[in-house]
Amino acid sequence: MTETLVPALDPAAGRPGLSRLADDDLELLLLIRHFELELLRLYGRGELNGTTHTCLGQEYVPVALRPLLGPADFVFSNHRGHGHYLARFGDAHGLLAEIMGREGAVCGGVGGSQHVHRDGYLSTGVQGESLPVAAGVALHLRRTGPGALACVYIGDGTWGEGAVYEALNLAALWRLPLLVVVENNGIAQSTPTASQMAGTVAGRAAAFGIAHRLVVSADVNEIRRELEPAVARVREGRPLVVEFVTHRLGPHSKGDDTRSPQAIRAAQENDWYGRYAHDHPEHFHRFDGPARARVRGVADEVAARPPSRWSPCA
Ligand SMILES: Cc1ncc(C[n+]2csc(CCOP(=O)(O)OP(=O)(O)O)c2C)c(N)n1
Ligand SMILES: [Mg+2]
Repeated sequence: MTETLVPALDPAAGRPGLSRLADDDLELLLLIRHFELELLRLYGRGELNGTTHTCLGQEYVPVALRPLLGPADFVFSNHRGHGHYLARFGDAHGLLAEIMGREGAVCGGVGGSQHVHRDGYLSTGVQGESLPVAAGVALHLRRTGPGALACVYIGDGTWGEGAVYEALNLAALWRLPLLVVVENNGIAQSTPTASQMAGTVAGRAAAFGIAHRLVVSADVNEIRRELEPAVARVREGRPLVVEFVTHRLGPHSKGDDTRSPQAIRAAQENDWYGRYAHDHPEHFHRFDGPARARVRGVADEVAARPPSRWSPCA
């Protein structure tokens, strides 16, 4: 069964109004936003190697889910995972050191932006790889730590991977505590999802008898309130697909945005950042400048560290 969470309309603005956030939620949203902007700036200056995918525009998804997940839960992330990591650990220094290959890196600097492992957290840049692994961990949790769940983030484009369906099949059959979070930003690299996906995510979940929730809202409080009971049911062995209709604000990776100016403008108009600044200017400005300064401080401090060292024997 599909249930939809649609945003409440603010009649004055003619679009959804965002409710006022708790200070720590706003701080976390802004930490992720400025972390991602700082990464693009560092790449632009040639100070970073390799690649990265920012979650600009999608920060509110892991922030909304944060208190619904506990320390015994496992989180599986994907190539666009900095927000997932920061919402779980708040550790901007460790993540930036990982991406920059500096001392203090979460994985000794060998994982980089996409392959991060830390207690109860694993990300991968290989699309679809995480879902079967998450299903296996969900089975393990059901047997050894009842009440805990495995949460896995995937994109809309990742529904082209067969492993996703094998995992959903077993999740339904074995009643696994598996929460699949789909960040549907309508595009996979340069391919609009409407051009490559027949049917819907909801229809795919229904084919396995798995519950599906569609979240159109970007209001952290509202999302959390609506999802709390559904996530509690996952812990009892009722797998769930939660599909967020969201917007990728930036390029796929660093400078590779193939979208039309209209599509980019639509993403900007939906951006929670500008909307929150409009709806709650005093609150926004009290935290925005300090968050930017904090991230710049993290970048300066991490850049000055010596290179990270990693040994398989350590
Ligand atoms: C198995 C595999 N095939 C191709 C890629 C290259 N790739 C990286 S991200 C991406 C698009 C992913 O789209 P989506 O799942 O919608 O996530 P989004 O980037 O929109 O967050 C592709 C094709 C990959 N990482 N893994
Ligand atoms: Mg996508």
